Amino acid sequence: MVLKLYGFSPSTNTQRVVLVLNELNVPFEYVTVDLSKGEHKGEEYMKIQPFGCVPCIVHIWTPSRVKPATKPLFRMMMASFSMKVELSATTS
Ligand SMILES: N[C@@H](CCC(=O)N[C@@H](CS)C(=O)NCC(=O)O)C(=O)O
Repeated sequence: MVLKLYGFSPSTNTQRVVLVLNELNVPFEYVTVDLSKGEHKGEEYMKIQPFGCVPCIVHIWTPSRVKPATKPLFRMMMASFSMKVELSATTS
C-alpha cells in the first residue's frame, strides 16, 4: 500500500483525514494508534511521529523511509491527489 494512515477513530483530526482520503478515493492502510492506551507516546510510534500525536501519514514517496506528515506536506499530497482526480474526470 502506497499510503499508511496512523490514527485513532474517536479523534476528529483522524476522522477529517479519513474523510478526505475516502472522498478522493485514495487507497490507504489504516493503523490504529490507541490514544486511550497511550500508544501514541510509545517508543515505536514516537519513531514514526516524534510529537506523539495522530493522525500521521507515511507515504512511500516520503524521502528517507519514514517521516511524519506535516500539515503542509499533507496539503501538498492532497492537492496532487485532487489534481489526479480532476485530470481523470476531464479525460474520461
Ligand atoms: N496539528 C495536528 C494536531 C493533531 C492532534 O491534536 N491530535 C490529537 C488527537 S485529535 C492527539 O494526537 N492528541 C494526543 C497528544 O497530543 O498527546 C493536526 O491537525 O493533525
